[in-house]
Amino acid sequence: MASALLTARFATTVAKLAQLPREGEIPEVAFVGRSNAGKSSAINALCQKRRLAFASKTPGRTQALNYFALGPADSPPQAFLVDTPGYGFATAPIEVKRAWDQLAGRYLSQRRALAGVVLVLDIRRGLTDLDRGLLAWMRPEVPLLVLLTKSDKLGQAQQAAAMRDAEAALRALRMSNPMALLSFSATRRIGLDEARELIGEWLSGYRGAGGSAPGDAGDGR
Ligand SMILES: Nc1nc2c(ncn2[C@@H]2O[C@H](COP(=O)(O)OP(=O)(O)OP(=O)(O)O)[C@@H](O)[C@H]2O)c(=O)[nH]1
Ligand SMILES: [Mg+2]
Repeated sequence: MASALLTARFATTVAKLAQLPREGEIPEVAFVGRSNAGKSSAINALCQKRRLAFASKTPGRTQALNYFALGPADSPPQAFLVDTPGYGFATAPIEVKRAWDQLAGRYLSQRRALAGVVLVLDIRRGLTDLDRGLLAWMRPEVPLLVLLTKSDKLGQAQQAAAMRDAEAALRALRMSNPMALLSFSATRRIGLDEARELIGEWLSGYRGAGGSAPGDAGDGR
């Protein structure tokens, strides 16, 4: 289903959990990460659309869950990509910040339709405490792809060092989720094929939100 990414189009915006599309057989892949990490740019690059997800120099631009539908335009969606609000946007009023964290966190811990999660990290910053906090919401069976993006900003040796650091930091979390780590760049188009391939595998391997997953109703912590 890797090529399905190229059919992406905007579907809907969700500002509250109650507004989520009804869970059925349609799998979704969520992009999470700090504000300004490069989530929207990663989605645009993976889908080969310049302005599908709104990328911005102003952090905190994506303030809700934005759903993008995959599959032929004239038939029901085969899957969704979900752009989530970035966390750690320092100047957002505290209540707004908290609401975003809750929305994204509860979405991650409760959403049965999640076929996988893409964590977007700025390669120059690596894994931060805010990312650890978000990962703690994840159910253990949901696969994780970590993109170390903006790798175009670093030389080869620095990239390799950042990859090693991120790998060690992730290993220290002792998560049991299936996990992959990629050096990535939306602008230089690095890691796109590998990321598309894995996301495609998640989507085609998805077996429905049938409720047999462990950890039912837990908040993931
Ligand atoms: N050099 C470089 N810049 C990038 C890359 N990806 C994103 N950027 C830039 O980083 C900034 C933030 O990118 P976004 O994609 O809007 O980040 P985001 O994670 O969606 O941010 P929020 O929606 O605010 O949470 C923009 O100025 C992008 O142009 C990349 O791979 N390389
Ligand atoms: Mg964004």
